[in-house]
Amino acid sequence: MAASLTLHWSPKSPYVRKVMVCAHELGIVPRLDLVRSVAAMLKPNPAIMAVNPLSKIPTLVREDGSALFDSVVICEYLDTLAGGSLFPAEGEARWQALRWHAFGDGLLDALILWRNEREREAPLEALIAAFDLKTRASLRQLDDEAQALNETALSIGHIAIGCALGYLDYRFDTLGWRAAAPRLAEWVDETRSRASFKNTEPVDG
Ligand SMILES: N[C@@H](CCC(=O)N[C@@H](CS)C(=O)NCC(=O)O)C(=O)O
Repeated sequence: MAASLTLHWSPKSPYVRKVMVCAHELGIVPRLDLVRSVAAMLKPNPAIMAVNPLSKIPTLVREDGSALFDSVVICEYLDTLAGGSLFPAEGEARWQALRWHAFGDGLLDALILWRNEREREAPLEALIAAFDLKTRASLRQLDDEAQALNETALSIGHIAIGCALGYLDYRFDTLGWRAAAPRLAEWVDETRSRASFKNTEPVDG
């Protein structure tokens, strides 16, 4: 029996979702022991901090007690462990996958900061406007890349962008992003019909 891995996990975190989509695609979900962990910027969690001083999820604890973070590292670790090909080994396919990974994560980073800001008592309007501008520009760019996403084998890049767009649907449903990026919306709906995405839809509570 292969060693189990403990994942500090939440059903709402889009970065955790990225890890879980990888685990489903790689067929290694049974090796993960999911521990529901609350990570909030204003409330560092001692249980997470015992293994990751940054108090963030996802954090993966291996059998020898050593922890891996962040999601970028965990996804590549799982891919290596399972002998997968979510991280193409070389050539242009590798740079494309890593660029899309960074693009999806970067979009997520902006959306999370945007959400934090808009929930403050007196949001800084200039900051909100900047997040709005960058998000719309990212969606336009990704819409132009929808065909390339469609024609390329599933990689960590597709998964990251799929999770970022899932977060938009979950937390920014009033943005109307689908009308602004219809080709991207079509691509993501197809991608999110995969079992790995269906099994990891964010849930409240
Ligand atoms: N770059 C990190 C970001 C992870 C992250 O920010 N996770 C959020 C939950 S969605 C978190 O743990 N926030 C708590 C905090 O920032 O203190 C990754 O890719 O894993």
